[in-house]
Amino acid sequence: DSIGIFDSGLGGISVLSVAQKQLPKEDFIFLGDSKYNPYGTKTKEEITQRCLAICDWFVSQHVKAIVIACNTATSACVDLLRNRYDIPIIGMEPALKVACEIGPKQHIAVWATELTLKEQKFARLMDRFDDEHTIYRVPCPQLVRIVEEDQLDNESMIERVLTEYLHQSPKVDSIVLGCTHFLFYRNFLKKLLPEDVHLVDGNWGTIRHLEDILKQKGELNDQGGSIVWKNTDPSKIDLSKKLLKRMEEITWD
Ligand code: DGN
Repeated sequence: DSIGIFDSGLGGISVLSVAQKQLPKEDFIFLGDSKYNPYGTKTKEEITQRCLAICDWFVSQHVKAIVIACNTATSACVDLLRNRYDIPIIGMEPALKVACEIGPKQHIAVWATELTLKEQKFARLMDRFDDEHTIYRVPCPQLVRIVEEDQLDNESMIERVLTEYLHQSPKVDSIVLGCTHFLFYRNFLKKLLPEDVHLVDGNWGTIRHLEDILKQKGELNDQGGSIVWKNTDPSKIDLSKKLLKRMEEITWD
């Protein structure tokens, strides 16, 4: 059986890329909900309806697990989805804990969508860490749009946009990339930031978690490696493949 991975659009391809590296024998179905992108400015109820429709479809395709490759969708309804389906549902969450463990009294910027930053799930995460560390919340809607509109080659525009967001949280020890669209900016950010600023994300952690769960259930494949591409806006399939290739150029620490 395949693993279903979905996002509000194409950001989740950054998670798919890591999944393919970590689990090369698995088959994946990637569903981008580009017709309804962005989720970041929708209500929790609207996002929940989309996620239910998508997960019902995945279940009809007999996937063995679903990865919500979207922090926003996870914030909105992961618990509800876990209650509704029998298969494992793996979500994303801003990797704030990783950033806090780098050292004492960290200054950390969390870049994410508006919804992720205002949801209860994030408030609970903040409660665990904000006594000791200084945490800035930075909503970055433009970084979603640029990926969806195939603008990642426009380097001067991207540097301008990133510089604006960087100004909102000067002098940080790390930036948490709390939206799956933002992984595509890793190389740009590395170039703009001083060397000692860490870029933290949840992609590898999420996929290792998926691997552990499938291993425990004895459901890891011993052969495979295919990707089936689906999108609620079929005109986005070519861009999806291009973005998966682009992830090959991303350098990890
Ligand atoms: N990629 C999504 C996330 O990780 O939060 C959100 C993108 C969006 O819909 N704004």
